[in-house]
Amino acid sequence: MRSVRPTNVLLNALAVAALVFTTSLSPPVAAETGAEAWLRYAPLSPHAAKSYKQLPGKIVVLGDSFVLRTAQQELARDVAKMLGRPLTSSGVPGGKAIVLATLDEIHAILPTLQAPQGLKADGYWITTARVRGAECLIITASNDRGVLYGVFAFLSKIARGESIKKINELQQPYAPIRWVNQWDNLDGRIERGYGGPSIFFLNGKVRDDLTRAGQYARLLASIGINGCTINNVNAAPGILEDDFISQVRRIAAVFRPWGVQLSLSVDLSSPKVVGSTHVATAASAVQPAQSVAEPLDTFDPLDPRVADWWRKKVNEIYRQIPDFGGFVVKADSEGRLGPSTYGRTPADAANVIARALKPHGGIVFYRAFVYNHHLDWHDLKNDRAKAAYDNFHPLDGAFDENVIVQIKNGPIDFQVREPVSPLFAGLRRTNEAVELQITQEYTGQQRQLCFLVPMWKEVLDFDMRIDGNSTPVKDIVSGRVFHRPVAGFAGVANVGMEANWMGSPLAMANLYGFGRLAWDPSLSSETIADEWTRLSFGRDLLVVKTINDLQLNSWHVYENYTGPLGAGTLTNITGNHYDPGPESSEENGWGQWHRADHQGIGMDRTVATGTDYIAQYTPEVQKLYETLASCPDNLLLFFHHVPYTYALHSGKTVIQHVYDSHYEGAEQAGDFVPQWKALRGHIDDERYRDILARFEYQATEAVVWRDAICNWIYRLSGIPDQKGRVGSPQP
Ligand code: GCV
Repeated sequence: MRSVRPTNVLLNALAVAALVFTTSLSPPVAAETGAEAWLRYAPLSPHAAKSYKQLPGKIVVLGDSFVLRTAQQELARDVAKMLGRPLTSSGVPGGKAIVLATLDEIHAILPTLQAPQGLKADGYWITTARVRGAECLIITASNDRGVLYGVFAFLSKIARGESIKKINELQQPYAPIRWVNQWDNLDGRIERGYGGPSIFFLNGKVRDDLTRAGQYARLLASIGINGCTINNVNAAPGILEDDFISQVRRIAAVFRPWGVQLSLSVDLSSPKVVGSTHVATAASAVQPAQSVAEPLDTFDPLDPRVADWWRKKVNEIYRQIPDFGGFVVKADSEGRLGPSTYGRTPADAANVIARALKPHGGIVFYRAFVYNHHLDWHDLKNDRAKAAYDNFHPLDGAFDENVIVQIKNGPIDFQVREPVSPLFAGLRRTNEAVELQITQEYTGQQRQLCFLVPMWKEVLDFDMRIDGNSTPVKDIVSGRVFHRPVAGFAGVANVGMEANWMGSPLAMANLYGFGRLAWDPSLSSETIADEWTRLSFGRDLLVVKTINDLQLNSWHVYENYTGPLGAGTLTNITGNHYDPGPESSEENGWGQWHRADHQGIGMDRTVATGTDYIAQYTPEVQKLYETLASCPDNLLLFFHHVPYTYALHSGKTVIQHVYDSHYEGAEQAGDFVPQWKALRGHIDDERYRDILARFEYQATEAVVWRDAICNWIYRLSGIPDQKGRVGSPQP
């Protein structure tokens, strides 16, 4: 046996001892499931906690409501978690305290306190003032919900290590409507949901245990979301059965303490079918329906019996859910019935429902996603992208004041890159909301990283140049440009029962980012990513930098290896919307065409020779897209059909760009793995391993994508890659 020299034994022993010593010195990294998301409120180190030692030890709440009580409990619980300090609570002012109250309530004890500017609904102000001689921290707002939002903002500061000394911060929401949509089916499955089954429904009934629904409302409130539509826009009529409404009432009850209004997606044919659909019933705690709406032989929105049906149904809903938000309607779209059955318009359909909701303060979101999915693909003038504008622009001014037209960010369907929908500039006398997709249907389905905030920022900042003025989308959809009374943001979230909500811990940054942008679209992607990372993973500098970089690069990386130059994601559009499937776009009526053939690629949407889609934009935007000279490379194939040899502004040919971007994207995705590996030991093992496995998978998928698209385009074009990677043997 070989002898081991004593010096080596000694060195080894010292190394082991050093490792044990350092390990025992570093703080333990606790196991995490991701369930707490950005509301972890991890304990601060004693050193960090010291800078909050001036925080009063008492909470004084003035007024009483579900939401104020929630605010007080949240503050007490999370301060205790982070600072290890209990806070007492009282309804009586006296001594140093954190005061939670609306401005009206606070004026009873501090009549002279004036916010620096008028507070809108849900806006908040965090400041300090002397109350009866004692220095107090004040979290105030014009309504209870604003106080809750102020509390969450304050807690976020502590969790991220921001100073609260001399705090004086007033925040207003950019738009009144900040809602999420869930595409949950009553059987418990979620359309385009990648985070497990529904948190609301199971086997045709509302779940008995709604704990997760309450936790979801807490997450939503923490980022300023004030409404949630709980069921799929492909709505089962059964949702409006009386028995079902009494079940839904339980979900509204768990939302209420968080200031989240519940709303429902409804099928326009409901007056004809509700009453005859079978829904599973659950024991009801309320009296049976008082004004049963009997099924009719029509759902024609202009038939007075239909108006009466909606009125009765809505009255019944408000009897059970007094703070009900309203309805979302998808009609005449993808096989859904709609007003066209009776030769009526979307405005007729929206208004009949809106009039039933109006006395209660409810709203109708009528989706502009109305298009013919049986378009004749042989006809080069046909263009699905034109549908929303063609259907809704002529109806501008015809919608009631409590209707919002909900418009997807692009004219097709949540592709990795699209121009903004021209309809945003096409409705001057109609309320609008932008619909963004948080769930990553076409962008990797949460199995691949794609942080969508930079994409949404481009959409919201895009200047529509209405009447030659600066009119970014964010100012139109917030109601500013045309002084609309209700307007805002709807995000398709689709969280599920999986512990980490969306199927991937990193994908939660998209939900967080949606809420933050809906509150303040001027926030940068960098700020949002940084806030989210610190809250979700802690403040270790390597962790923060690495995760921020990964998130911020991920959209471009995904775009690089999937859909170049605005051609779309090139996914399998007739199947799973995930795998590469460029052929599936063509030769069918869905209209997600890229028109690739042996000579060239791209949809000609110009006014001069194409589908005329570009004419739907304002004159300045038309100019930008109409000519090859001014059209940006990243949207070239959305607007123009060009030969593969066409030279881009970058100097590369289209075909070489496709090869290069796919190789570059796959390489970048491969690099995510070593970047992530550097975080081993810096974060909890559970999330480390989970995310590592995802990045390893993404690296292989990116290669699958690269090869599928490069080989496909080579087969079509016959032009080999100049770098010898595609179309000719490797040297
Ligand atoms: C809920 C796309 C999706 C559908 C979705 C539809 C919509 O087509 O693939 O799942 O249906 O958009 O937004 O209505």
